[in-house]
Formats: sequence, structure tokens, C-alpha cells
Amino acid sequence: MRIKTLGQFIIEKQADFPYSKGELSRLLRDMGIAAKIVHREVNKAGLADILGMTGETNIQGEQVKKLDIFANEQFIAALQAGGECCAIASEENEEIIPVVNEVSKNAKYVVAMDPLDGSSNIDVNVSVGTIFSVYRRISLAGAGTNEDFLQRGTEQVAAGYIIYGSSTMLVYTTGKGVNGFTLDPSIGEFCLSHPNMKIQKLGKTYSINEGYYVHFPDGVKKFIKYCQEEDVKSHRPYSSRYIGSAVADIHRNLITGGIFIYPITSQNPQGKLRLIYECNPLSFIIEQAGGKATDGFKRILDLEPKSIHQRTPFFIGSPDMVDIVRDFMAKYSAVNV
Ligand code: P6P
Repeated sequence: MRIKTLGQFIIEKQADFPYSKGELSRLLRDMGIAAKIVHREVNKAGLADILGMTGETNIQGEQVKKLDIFANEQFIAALQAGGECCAIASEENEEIIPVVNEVSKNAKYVVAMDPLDGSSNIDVNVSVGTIFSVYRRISLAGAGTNEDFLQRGTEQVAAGYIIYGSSTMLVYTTGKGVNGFTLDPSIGEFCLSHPNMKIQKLGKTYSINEGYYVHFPDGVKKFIKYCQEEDVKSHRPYSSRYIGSAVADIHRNLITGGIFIYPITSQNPQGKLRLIYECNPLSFIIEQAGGKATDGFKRILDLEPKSIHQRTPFFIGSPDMVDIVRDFMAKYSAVNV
């Protein structure tokens, strides 16, 4: 099959947006460039002096690994140099990063990102990922502002993730389907490998950290027991798979079907995953692939954000599985939603 690179694909698809003057295309390419640099460092993490803690903690109070910082710096630098982005929100930074320079003065977009999600897995050689979300700015001029990031997930113009696993893949959507690109290091290009990705209506995998079982809402407990029951017709029991890296778990489910759940727990009474730069972009992608994403009751993309680091319970994957757990939540855990 003739190779089609990310750059060629983006240009080709630009025709889908007749008014586009290429800014979003250039922004997506900027993300791809940074992803290649992060790939290079992630793939030699065991060798370079980037393993282990920096001794610092990020604004989440989590121990920060050097690769988190490296990845954050790479994506920020690429976006600042690319000229299409007027502000950045990052999991690694408490405040938004205004982008004010000569090349960005007419920038139309803002980018929210988790530069390296699942970074606790780096030292044990388990897949990690970058997640990004793109909005058109609503502030009028100058650097972007907080309000640009507090738009509902339905307002995203693009979303994507990079998974640094057995291979490095970039998966993204601009609202016209989902396409996956695999990095070919021998030519340094992301090449189209998974065109028009679609998730199975009903998978056979459920992904949740059952270590927190006692603290789960009753609706989640009922769903877990449902997954474990013998029932040939609905291919149960399902398999339990939990990598501890949301990008990896959700990517697997996108390809083979399944559901990922991070509900409220005693440690995270609002849920652990972040709405703006984790749940909204992943939900946009999975919905575009035919899946669903809720907070257990409401569609993630309809949630009204209040702050850039806010958390939400997260139920995402095969649509029939999201519906089944939503029914359990309505029956056993309904709150005045
Ligand atoms: P736990 C990684 O830190 C992360 O944000 C997600 O990628 C992952 O799914 C989750 O946290 C793992 O959290 O509490 O199960 O270790």
C-alpha cells in the first residue's frame, strides 16, 4: 500500500474545510513534530538520565518524572513556534500559558493537553500517552484567556492522542471520523495505518482499577458483577484489562472493543481524570469512532467546564457497554443529577 504521511493526509483532508486557510493543519503538524521528539526520548528512557523523580511535585501534588517535564516543554515549544496557538493549558502548569510572540499574533486556536499521561508507568516500560484538545478561541485578541478553555467539549475543533507503546501512534479527529498514524522511525514520518477507525458496539473487555472496589458507587459494583457473570449469549464473563495508562486502555478498547471506567473513589470524590485535557478530547475521538462517553449519567462533551483542572468520573468506550453501566448507575446510584 502506498505510504500516506500525516502531513499529506492533513493537506488532503483540509479540502473538507473550505474556509480553512491551513491554520489547523499547521497546528496538527506542529503536534506531530513534538510527538516525534518525545517518542525519541521515551524510547530510550531507560538509557538517558531522564528516569526517576525530579524531586519536584506538579500542581496535582504528584511526583514529577523528568520525562513529564521534557514532554511538556517540547509541546509548548512546538506550539509557541508554530504560530497557530494563542494559549496553552497543560496538566503540568497551574495557570494557562499565554502565547504572545510575533508569529502567533493572529492565532485562532488554543490547545489543552496532558503532555505525558500515565507517566508513573515510564520506569516499568509500560505505554504512556499525550492527549490534546483544540478549540477556536472565543477571546477577541492578544493572548488566549481562561475562558477560551472553558468551552463545552462539543466545541472542540480537533482532538488527538499519541500513544508511546510497542509502536508510537498518533490518533486524531477534526469531527469527520478518526484516523490513526504509526510512526515509521526509519523515515521519521507518521504514516496512515488505521484509516476511519470505528469501535465495536459491544466489546468483551472492561477496564477499571478494582483495587478501589469497596469505594465504588453501587451502580459500578453491579456492572462489575454483571461483567463477571456467565452468559453465553452476551459473551460474558468479559475480560478485565487495566494498564493504568488511560490512553493505552482506551486505545486498546478503540481497536478491540470494551469500556474504560474511572468512577468516583474515596481518594478522588470527583473522579481522577481531568475534563478539559483528558476526558473531552478522548470522548470526542471515541464518539467520532461510534462510541460513547459519560460521567455515569451525562454525556461528557455536554458538561459545562468551571475550571481548567477540574476532574470528572469517566465512563468511555463501546456504546452498548456505556449504556448498560449507565442503566446500573441510574438504578443504583442516581443522585440529583
Ligand atoms: P490509578 C495516570 O496517572 C492516570 O491519570 C490515567 O492515565 C490512568 O488511567 C489512571 O491515572 C490510573 O490511576 O488510580 O488506577 O493508578
